[in-house]
Amino acid sequence: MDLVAGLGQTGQSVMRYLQASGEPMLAFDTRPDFDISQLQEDYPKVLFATGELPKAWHKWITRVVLSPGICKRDAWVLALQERGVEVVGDIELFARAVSQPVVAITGSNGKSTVTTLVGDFLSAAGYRVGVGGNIGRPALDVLLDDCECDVYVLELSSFQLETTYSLHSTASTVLNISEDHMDRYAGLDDYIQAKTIVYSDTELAVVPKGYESQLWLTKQLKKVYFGLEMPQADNEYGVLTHDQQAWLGRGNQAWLNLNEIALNAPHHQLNALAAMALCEPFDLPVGVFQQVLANFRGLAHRTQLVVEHAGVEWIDDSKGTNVGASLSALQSLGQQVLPEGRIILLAGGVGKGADFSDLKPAIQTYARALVLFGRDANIMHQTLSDSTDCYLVENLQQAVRQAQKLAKPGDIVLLSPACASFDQFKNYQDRGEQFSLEVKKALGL
Ligand code: UMA
Ligand code: ADP
Repeated sequence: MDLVAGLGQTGQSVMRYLQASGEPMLAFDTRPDFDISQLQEDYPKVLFATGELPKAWHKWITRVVLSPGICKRDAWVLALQERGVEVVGDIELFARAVSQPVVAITGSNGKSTVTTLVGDFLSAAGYRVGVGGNIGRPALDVLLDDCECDVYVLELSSFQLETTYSLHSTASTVLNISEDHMDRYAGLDDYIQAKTIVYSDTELAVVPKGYESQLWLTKQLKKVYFGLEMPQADNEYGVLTHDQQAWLGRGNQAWLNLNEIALNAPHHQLNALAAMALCEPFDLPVGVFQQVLANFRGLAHRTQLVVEHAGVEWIDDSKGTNVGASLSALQSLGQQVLPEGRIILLAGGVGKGADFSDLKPAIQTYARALVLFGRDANIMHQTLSDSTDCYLVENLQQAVRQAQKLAKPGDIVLLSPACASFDQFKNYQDRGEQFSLEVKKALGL
């Protein structure tokens, strides 16, 4: 019988899926205080447990469907595996069920943005598209609720890929690699290995230029590349000069004038190029890319303006949950703010074992001050306090008040925590929403 392990968003969608296929199951969450009362009502025939996996269940379990938040190297999972029990994730169940084309997207940063863009491109071209995965909508929910999709676009985390074995994709990418989740992986190589599973059975590998040697790409793979340099060949997407202006394009073809794209900071250009490359198998007209990118203003909590007040811009980048993301936010906003102003960076939370020193040069160049809050604020303080003025506070509310005291006209106050949020918030959305509320309160708006 299946054991659904982890009863968050993924576990609940797995339960719906197994129930719909008439499969019996057991349900378990490792959190002793996880509230299962609603689930017990919804699934009266299913046995539930929290905290420790009941020993008596071992003999019934033939397969574990593991949520991404549980590490497959946890002792109890390994013990079941040693007894011959199969361990899969929700994406593996998805892979076994679909025959339509799948576009699969992973990477350290930009996944949700690129997933959304690919979905928008394909929809604008007339495809019926199902978008899901780590973006916040479990892939199996898409299968259950969006009937008759022509194509699926999946955002995949390294956690999800660890338990995926047979995903065939029409196109796939590892967008970029920077350190994340070092509390779960033995090191960067281990993390990269999980990500590169996305390329194991793909018809087109979309590869970020400069990362080739890190990604263990086999010779047999059909590849296209993307990067900010001028393309050198037909299988490269990049930035070209045409009519003395900068364009995004492929090979020697200039497709999109950068002035006609709503978001054109370097990381946005990379995301747009990757998304266009992922659509290559669908042969979309360039007009589709133009139309979508002219209007795409980014997703919530990714460098979004909350308010401009007294010459200061307050920006929510709550989805900056690792060093690489916050670095790109600092660099792209830093270019805009100099020379008149500086950035006041609000950061902190759960650092996931990251090395924050990569932020130093950008902080030295662009920051007026750093205001740190949350569980790992002290660790960040130790690494970064010699780069700029540094303030330690208890929480986001105090951080906003401190920033208000420091900000001068021309400055940007940027919430880009470089950390996960779950020490003080439900998730990154909650953190971003609370930031907006606190800013408006502080400014009397
Ligand atoms: N947990 C336990 N014990 C359990 C189950 C979960 O302690 O038995 C903890 C986990 O360690 C984690 C939290 O509970 O801290 C949530 O874990 P989960 O596996 O229940 O997560 P879901 O609610 O199913 O959400 C997951 C993704 N979250 C994670 O991988 C942690 C969501 O991505 C994703 O949108 C959702 O599946 C649907 O596919 C969020 C995320 O933070 C955005 N992802 C990480 C990231 O992007 O960096 C990987
Ligand atoms: P993910 O789903 O991988 O977390 P998002 O698209 O949600 O990525 O973006 C999260 C944050 O990462 C953004 O707020 C932005 O600061 C940063 N970011 C987005 N795209 C890139 C990129 N291509 N390279 C580096 N950082 C990026």
